[in-house]
Amino acid sequence: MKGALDLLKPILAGAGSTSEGKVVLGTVEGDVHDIGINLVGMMLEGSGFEVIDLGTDVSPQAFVDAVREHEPQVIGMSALLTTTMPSMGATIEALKEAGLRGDVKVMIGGAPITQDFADKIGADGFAPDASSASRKTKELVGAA
Ligand code: B12
Repeated sequence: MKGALDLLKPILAGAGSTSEGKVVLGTVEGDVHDIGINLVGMMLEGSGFEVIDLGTDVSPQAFVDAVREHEPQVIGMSALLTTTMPSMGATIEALKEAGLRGDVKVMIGGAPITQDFADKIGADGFAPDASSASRKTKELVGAA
């Protein structure tokens, strides 16, 4: 799968510019699933976003540090385990404590994630798959 993704990446990314905005992506703390968020990242790059990929097992503090360093318009968090979903809420709380919540939109996704959960933790957006993640990011950047 990884090898196929590497081959597909230049095709999906095409000749897209990086003028749409900056997105920080990561799989939350305790979770190493990254196939889905890698697809999301490729779709975003193909739609013209600059993507900063923090990888997997990303702590709330690491998201906060990345927002300070890269000043993205959007962060995208992924969770595939029901046990790691709470880290998404913890990251939103950490952004609030750092005084950064107003500076960045938060989008979440992953197989167990629902719009209802996104509403509960105060995320700005949810998307069920990579192509709708790209549409949702455009919507969030437009609202930023
Ligand atoms: C592949 C896989 C693994 C691989 C991961 C490899 C990798 N590099 O990612 C390995 C073998 C490492 C693994 C390990 C484990 N896994 Co696993 N894994 C899977 C599996 C089979 C597929 C996940 C996947 O890649 N799907 C394909 C991608 C394309 O889909 P996706 O991730 O959902 O992503 C799409 C959308 O959700 C969305 N999306 C995803 N992220 C984001 C982010 C944003 C911002 C947005 C907007 C959208 C978005 O867009 C994507 C593209 O369309 C699932 C079962 C399943 N059918 O889902 C179990 C599954 C997720 N794993 C599970 C479990 C239990 C584990 C382990 C705990 C097993 C163990 N006992 O060790 C460990 C946990 C390791 C850890 N700490 O994270 C359970 C979770 C159960 C639960 N309810 O919590 C599942 C559901 C299997 C099961 N039925 O029991 N796993």
